[in-house]
Amino acid sequence: MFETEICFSSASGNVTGGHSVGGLVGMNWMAYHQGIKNCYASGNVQGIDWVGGLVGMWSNIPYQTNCYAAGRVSAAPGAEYVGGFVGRSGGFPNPDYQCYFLAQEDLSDSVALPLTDAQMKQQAGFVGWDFVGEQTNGRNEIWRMCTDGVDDPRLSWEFGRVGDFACPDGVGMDDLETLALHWLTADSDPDFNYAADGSGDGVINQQEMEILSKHWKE
Ligand SMILES: [Ca+2]
Ligand SMILES: [Ca+2]
Ligand SMILES: [Ca+2]
Repeated sequence: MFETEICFSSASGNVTGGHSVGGLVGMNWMAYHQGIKNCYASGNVQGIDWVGGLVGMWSNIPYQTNCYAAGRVSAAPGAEYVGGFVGRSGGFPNPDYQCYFLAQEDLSDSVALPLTDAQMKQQAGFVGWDFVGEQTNGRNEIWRMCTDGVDDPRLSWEFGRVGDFACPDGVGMDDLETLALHWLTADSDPDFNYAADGSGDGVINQQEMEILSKHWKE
């Protein structure tokens, strides 16, 4: 009935509220969504209580994987349930979640680990994450950081929709080669290259060729 997940999503705005406030999700009540994975929030989050960088309150099922929150989190003095990543979680601490938040004084989290601003801009900070251009952590190419030290991780589809399927940044021969390599593959394939699915429909075909042509050498 409630078998839904929040995936491949992000939010960049600052969020201000009262109770149950998060950078991407305020409250996931009664586990309406069963999971949240491959998501991020980059805005600052401010609330009274139940405040988290990514999620204000997540009930029942402790399922958050490969997500991060990069904004500053602040709450009322003495507030209950404040976290760099999730404010109030129905789950239990588990390092396997591989989630991260921006390290801030006096702020911890029940399911995520802190990273400094500099660590947020290093691929190595995100242990086990499947980035474009490496195969140790998988070939689905979900996250992207072509050069260390420039930006926080982004979802690869943010680049793929403008034809930039592969590193380095910019659209050129590397992207044409990636398209050819994955031509006519579908997301039923365990190694499906999400970065090259510019249209986001789960198959790599003529649509991606048109996207690539439109943005060639940009
Ligand atoms: Ca990879
Ligand atoms: Ca490229
Ligand atoms: Ca497609």
